[in-house]
Amino acid sequence: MQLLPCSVKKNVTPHITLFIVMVMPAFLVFEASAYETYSGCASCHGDFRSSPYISLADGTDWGNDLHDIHRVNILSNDCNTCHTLNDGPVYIGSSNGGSGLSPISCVGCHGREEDMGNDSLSAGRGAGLRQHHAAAGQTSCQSCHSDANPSNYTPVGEDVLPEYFANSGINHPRMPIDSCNPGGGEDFAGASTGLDNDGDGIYDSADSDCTEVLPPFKINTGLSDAWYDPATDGQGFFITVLPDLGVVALAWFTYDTELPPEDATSNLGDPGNRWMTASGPYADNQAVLNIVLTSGGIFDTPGGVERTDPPGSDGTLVVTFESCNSGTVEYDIPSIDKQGTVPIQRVADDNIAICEALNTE
Ligand code: HEC
Ligand code: HEC
Ligand code: HEC
Ligand code: HEC
Ligand SMILES: [Ca+2]
Ligand SMILES: [Ca+2]
Ligand SMILES: [Ca+2]
Repeated sequence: MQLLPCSVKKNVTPHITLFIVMVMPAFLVFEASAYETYSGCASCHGDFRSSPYISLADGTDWGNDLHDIHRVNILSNDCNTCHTLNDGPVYIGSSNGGSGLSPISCVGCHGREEDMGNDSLSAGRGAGLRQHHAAAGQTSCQSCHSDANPSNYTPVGEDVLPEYFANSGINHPRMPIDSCNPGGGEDFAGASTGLDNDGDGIYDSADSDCTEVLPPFKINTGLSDAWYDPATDGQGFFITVLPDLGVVALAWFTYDTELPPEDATSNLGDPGNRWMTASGPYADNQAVLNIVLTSGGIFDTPGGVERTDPPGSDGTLVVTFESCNSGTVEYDIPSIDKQGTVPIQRVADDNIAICEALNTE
């Protein structure tokens, strides 16, 4: 019996069709296919209104019936999302249409528009749902729907939104909006998973379609800040990104390579205090800077200052950023025969958000 409606529509030799038409014409003409309504699903999933529902997918007791979980918890009592006006059977792929929702019933959430046009029988929105059945060894869908067989068609990825997720209509505050289910919005009962939207057997963020491929990090003005290495607290870097010049300017506040003699004196600050500046061009996530040492100046007094000459002769710094709050400063200072790498992070987190916003532009 189950195969009758499908067989009539497709893939049967003429004399079998003739036989069926002669034997059961009234059924064929006037009854909806058991499979285009929920009754075809009920043979495995049970009555939509019997409570509690034991999930076939995660095996747990969902504590309520499928009807209430759907209509109350997910759809805020918008009956027309699934039902048709004349109160007849509930169709899988058509309905009267809920408030502001397309009249496509179950496949508004259990299907995707992008899969349409690849099924021998239906509009094709439910390809992912059908292949989820195939992945679990339920091959019965394939006897009617060609797109139920993974070797015939590959549904669009887990991250492609079902129509109702993309356009949630009016007054459906709990409608899921992300099929990758990062905040749990596709999960209403049982295990903390939502739906395996593309039917490859892998749910939500575990599906590789949901792994965002981040573009490589690029230097932006949001990196301008005070930076340091917690392991060498008490010294650090002021870094400024100048995008119009394409230059990174840096000041490194540090100490001499050895402690000064005990009797060394200075008028302002520790006699071991040292600072150097550096600047140079940047590209992508890296800047190459020439170190500048200054000498001969006196506190708040003009003149007398000398700087590294020629530029670069005191060494270089290569500043590389991995993210908005991590990077390295690689130094090479031949005059004191020092090379090394300092891992850096920000002294305060305040400007990380600005940097991240600029990075996604
Ligand atoms: C032959 C039995 C059978 C029939 C008929 C059947 N299902 Fe299923 N269905 C299953 C099984 C078994 C699972 C659980 C598969 C798994 O995840 O291991 C399942 C899973 C599901 C899921 C969960 C998908 C997910 O992403 O977790 C949905 C939704 C579903 N079915 C809807 C339907 C609808 C709608 C119909 C009718 C058009 C239907 N099923 C017909 C056996 C069936
Ligand atoms: C998520 C889809 C969905 C929503 C939303 C929904 N229903 Fe249903 N409803 C069903 C399904 C599926 C059946 C079972 C049909 C079957 O077994 O053939 C059903 C059955 C019924 C029945 C049994 C008689 C019949 O038509 O088969 C009534 C009455 C009913 N629903 C009322 C409501 C009311 C009232 C609302 C809104 C408060 C509502 N439903 C919302 C899917 C839905
Ligand atoms: C508004 C979105 C939406 C609509 C419309 C919708 N569903 Fe669902 N359905 C879901 C979500 C989300 C889940 C998974 C909930 C979870 O995992 O906690 C689900 C789960 C299910 C399951 C449970 C599968 C299992 O065993 O784990 C079945 C069966 C099901 N839906 C059938 C239907 C049918 C039949 C219709 C149409 C009459 C329908 N759904 C309409 C969103 C929807
Ligand atoms: C006996 C044949 C038959 C079998 C088996 C069958 N279906 Fe269908 N299905 C139909 C018919 C007929 C329609 C309505 C076609 C139309 O929309 O014109 C339909 C429509 C659908 C739709 C809505 C149309 C769309 O865009 O995808 C979904 C979803 C669906 N079926 C899922 C399933 C799943 C899941 C299985 C396996 C568990 C299954 N069907 C097995 C005959 C069948
Ligand atoms: Ca769940
Ligand atoms: Ca998947
Ligand atoms: Ca999902």
